[in-house]
Amino acid sequence: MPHSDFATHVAQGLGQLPKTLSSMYFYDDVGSQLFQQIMGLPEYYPTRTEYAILQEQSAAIVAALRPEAGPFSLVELGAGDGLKTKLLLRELLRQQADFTYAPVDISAGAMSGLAAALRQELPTLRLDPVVEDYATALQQLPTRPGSKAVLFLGSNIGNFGPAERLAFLRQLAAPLAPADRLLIGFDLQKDPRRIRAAYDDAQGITAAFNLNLLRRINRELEADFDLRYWQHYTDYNPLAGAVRSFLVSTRAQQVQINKLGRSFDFAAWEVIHTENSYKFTRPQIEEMAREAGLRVAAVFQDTAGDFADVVLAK
Ligand code: AVI
Repeated sequence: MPHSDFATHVAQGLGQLPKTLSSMYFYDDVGSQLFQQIMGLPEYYPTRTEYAILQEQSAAIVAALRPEAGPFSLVELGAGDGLKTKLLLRELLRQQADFTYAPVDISAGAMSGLAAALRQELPTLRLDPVVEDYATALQQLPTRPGSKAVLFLGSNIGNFGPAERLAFLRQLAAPLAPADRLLIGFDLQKDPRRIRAAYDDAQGITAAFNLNLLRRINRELEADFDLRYWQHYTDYNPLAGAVRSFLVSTRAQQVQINKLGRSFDFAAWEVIHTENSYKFTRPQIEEMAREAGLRVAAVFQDTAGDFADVVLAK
């Protein structure tokens, strides 16, 4: 029987040194619920900060996304529950703008939930849900009428490593015409203790989120990870601007993964690297944009300078 993408990923990630698993696989149903809880935690500042930026500056942001009058499409990669985007949608509806909102998500289930909620809450909104991967949705971008604005909010860009990030930005830039815009959320570098606390909260929700990856392997790949012998560990390195999260094996142990038909050995205190969350400076953002063939058209920040929503153009 051919292996699923997840099984192939786990076999590769645990078969190498250092062992790694991608944070991309955090988001099964349980992981998505835990992430919803993380976004409301007192220590996890990015969501509420970006929400406040969009709430307080929605008129200026909408103006920056739509430099020319006329019809346009607002395309969102990874819309989630749409809570932040609704602030922009309400502003556009208030202005009676001629626009279509096209949220993109690979999961048909997640999309139908979002679409149903939007149809109820914003009945006059023109909605075009796209159930595709990001690459396919971006390829289809030039076929949309009018100008386009592509949203990639929530500091999701921070979960890419530097090479992947640049490749992704180039992929985002490729289909853009001169009047099109990109809006990307970047978490900014700040007090390292605050950053670290955001990824190691007192209630242990982030720990549960990280450890859920092992539970997911147990559930989906019939493995026997014993959660009593695993811990969440995270650290922020201000020189690299990166939070790195790990799962730590607290003793020497062997784990059997039935669906892979093999076992994996872990030494005492060996780690599995599971996530990077990069934090940026304004000069780094300018430099990244330049490398991807883009320019910074506008920056919207909170007054403390914790988070930036950056509008990019070709
Ligand atoms: C989705 N992403 C932007 C979150 C972040 O901040 O890197 C995921 C997360 N991981 C731990 N807490 C939140």
